Amino acid sequence: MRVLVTGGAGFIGANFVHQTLEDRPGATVTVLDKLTYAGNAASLAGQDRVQLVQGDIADADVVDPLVAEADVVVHFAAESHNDNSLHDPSPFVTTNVVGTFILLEAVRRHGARYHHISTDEVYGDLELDDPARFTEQTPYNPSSPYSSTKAGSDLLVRAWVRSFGVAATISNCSNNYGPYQHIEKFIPRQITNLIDGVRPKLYGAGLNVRDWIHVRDHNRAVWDIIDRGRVGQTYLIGADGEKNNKQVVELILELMGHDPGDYDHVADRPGHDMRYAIDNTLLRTELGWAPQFPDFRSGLADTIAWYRDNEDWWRPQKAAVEAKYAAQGQ
Ligand code: NAD
Ligand code: TDX
Repeated sequence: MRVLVTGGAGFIGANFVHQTLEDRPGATVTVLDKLTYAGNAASLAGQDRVQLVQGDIADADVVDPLVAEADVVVHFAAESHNDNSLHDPSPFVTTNVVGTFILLEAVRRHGARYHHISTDEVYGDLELDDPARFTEQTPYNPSSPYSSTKAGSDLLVRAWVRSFGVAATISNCSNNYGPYQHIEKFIPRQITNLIDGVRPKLYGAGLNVRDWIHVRDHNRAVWDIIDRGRVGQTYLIGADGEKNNKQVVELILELMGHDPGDYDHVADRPGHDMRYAIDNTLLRTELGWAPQFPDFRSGLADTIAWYRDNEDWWRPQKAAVEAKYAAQGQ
């Protein structure tokens, strides 16, 4: 099987490539990645059966021949950070919306199976005291430039299935954690701050809830959907991992040998979504998926160990990431 992975030098995509090579001896992988600030070729180092093509998903001349050679296209590439989208939405529109359109047109021409990676943020947010969770039927209500461009890309996929018969599935996953996540994101930012002797930074009161899932559990669900999902169907992916940001920071501090109260409150994110929560019933009942890393504490301890052991991977980015946050009061 020839698998084309867009964004395979990013966090979830690189983990997906590793897992695919481990689990599928017959698979060959081509990664199409622009290697933006968020992409890192080192995340694919040492993997044979992978060809890395540096290029833009919004460039049809690059995309078309790669899709023509693929049996399956798994589309991870995106501008992925909410905070960046609030300062400059432009690359979010180009990559997330136009890039997805270019891929869909190539898939339509060449007939590959297409899986679209998306986020639970397309559903907007829930109140803290609302017992509801997101389901496949929840109406779209995105808050940020990031989540609205992801929502737009999902809707393109739905239309290309219905209007053109493209063989696509969509998954909307909750917050991922694990190795190879860019240090601009919440968990690796706090881990690497503590390695540097800097206090963790919590936006606002820190009561916002995220539904954490280990990246390997996300990626296993993606393969379950590609193998056995129904074309045209959306599947929500989540592992019943709701926690507020304050709890997560306190646990990181404890696991790294610090007083759990040793963090700073900083400026809140404008329009900050309060709570995300996934109802994963369809994934569990139809595809038989269950998380293999349900224990957040031990998954987080492993993630901390990975950042301690792989300083060469993240160190070159750290000063610039923190300077950018400092300029924003965060
Ligand atoms: P990431 O920012 O770590 O990686 C994105 C990758 O895409 C990078 O390697 C980057 O170089 C590449 N890229 C960006 N623009 C490109 C372009 N125009 N052409 C080709 N490559 C380009 O992101 P991530 O956290 O790994 O997220 C991957 C996908 O999963 C995204 O679609 C995101 O919306 C989705 N998602 C992420 C999470 C999460 O918690 N991180 C949760 C749910 C869904
Ligand atoms: O320093 C910080 N302090 C802090 O309190 C940072 C960077 C974040 N936060 C808060 C904001 C969020 O409530 O932590 C929470 C998580 O923040 P992010 O890591 O930026 O993730 P989030 O905005 O929830 O989005 C993530 O999950 C859904 C991914 O970045 C998206 O790509 C994915 O779609």
